[in-house]
Amino acid sequence: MRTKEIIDLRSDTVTLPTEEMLEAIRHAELGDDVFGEDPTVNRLEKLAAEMMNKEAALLVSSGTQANLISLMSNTKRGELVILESESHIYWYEVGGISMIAGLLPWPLKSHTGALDPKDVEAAISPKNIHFPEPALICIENTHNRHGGTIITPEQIRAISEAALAHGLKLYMDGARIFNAAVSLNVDVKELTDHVDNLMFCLSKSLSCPIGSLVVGTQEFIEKARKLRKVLGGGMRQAGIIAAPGIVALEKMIGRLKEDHKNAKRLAEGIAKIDGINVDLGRVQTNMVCFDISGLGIADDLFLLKLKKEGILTLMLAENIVRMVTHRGIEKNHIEKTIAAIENISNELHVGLN
Ligand code: TLP
Repeated sequence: MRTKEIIDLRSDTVTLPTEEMLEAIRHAELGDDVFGEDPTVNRLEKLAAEMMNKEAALLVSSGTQANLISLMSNTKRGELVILESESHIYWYEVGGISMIAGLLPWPLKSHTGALDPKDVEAAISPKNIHFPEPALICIENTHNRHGGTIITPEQIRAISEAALAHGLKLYMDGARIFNAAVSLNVDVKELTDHVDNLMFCLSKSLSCPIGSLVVGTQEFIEKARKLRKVLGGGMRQAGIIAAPGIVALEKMIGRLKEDHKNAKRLAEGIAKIDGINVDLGRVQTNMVCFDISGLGIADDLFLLKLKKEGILTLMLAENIVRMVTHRGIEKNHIEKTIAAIENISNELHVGLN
C-alpha cells in the first residue's frame, strides 16, 4: 500500500538536511569547541561574521537560546527592553526575558511588524525615579506573527537613529534574515548595517538540522560566549552542527526565492476561495497567514480536514491559519493545498446564498 505524501506546512523548521550536509557532517574536522579548538565551528563563525559585516559570531543551539544570550549580553538585570508586541521573544520564548534575563519587556504595537520610531522615542521616557532604565530595542526580521513581513533597511535605520540618540542598543532577531534579503534582492549586510548585533537561524529555511548564530562586536561575542556556558550551551565537537551550517551559508540562500514564489502562488490561489481572507500585501517571504472565519468552521475541524488530505498546518491565532513554505514544499504541493481548501469551502457551501 502506498503511504500518502505528507505536505508539511507547519514551519520551515521541519526541513531535513541535504545529502551534501550529511556528507559534510561525516567528514567534518572536529575538536573541543569549549577550548575554541573545533576548526569547523571556527570556520562557520568567521564566515557568519563576514557575511553580516560584524566582527565576530557564536554558534548556539537554537534561536531561543540565541535571543536569550543576546538579551543578557546587551543589558543588566532590571533594565527595560523595547520590543514589538507580536515578537517571538515576547510570545514564544517561555518568558525567558524575565525569568532568566531579569528584564522588563516593553511591548509596542505596530501594523506590519516594524516599530514606529516615534513610538520608540515615546517609550524611552524621560528619566524618572519610578521607571527602569531602558537599555535595548529589539526588532524581528522577517516578522513571524505578522506573516513573514520584512523590516526594510530604511526602517531599521530610522529605529537605529532613535536608539543612538538615547544611547540604547539595537538588536535584531533575524531568525529568517536571509528570507528578507532574498526577497528585497539586497545583500544581507544592508539589513545588518544599522543594528548593533543580531542572531540568525540555520535550522529554518536554510535546511540545517540544528543551530543559530549570534553576531556582533568582538566584545559582545566574548560576553555571549561566557553566557552560553552559564546556560549550559557550551558544546564540544560542535563541528557536526557547524559543517551543515557552512553548506547552508554557501549553497542554500539562493533557493529561498522558490519558497517565496510558492508562498505567493499559495496566497493568490486561496485568496479566490469563498470564506478565506488573505492580506496579499503581507505575503512578502515564505509565510501565508489567512483568516478562515468566513468558512464558519471550528479551527480544529479545519486542521483535521486538511490533515486527512495529508496537509499539516498550524493556527497562529483564533481563525488565523499559518502556512510556511520551505525546501520540502514543491509547486504540486501548493496546488494540492489550494484544491483541498477549495473543497472544504465547497463542502460547507460558503458563498451559496
Ligand atoms: N519560530 C518557530 C516557532 O517557535 C513558532 C516557528 O515555527 O516559526 N525567532 C523567530 C522569529 C522564530 O520564528 C523562531 C522560531 C525563533 C526565534 C526561535 O527559534 P528556535 O525554534 O530555534 O528556538
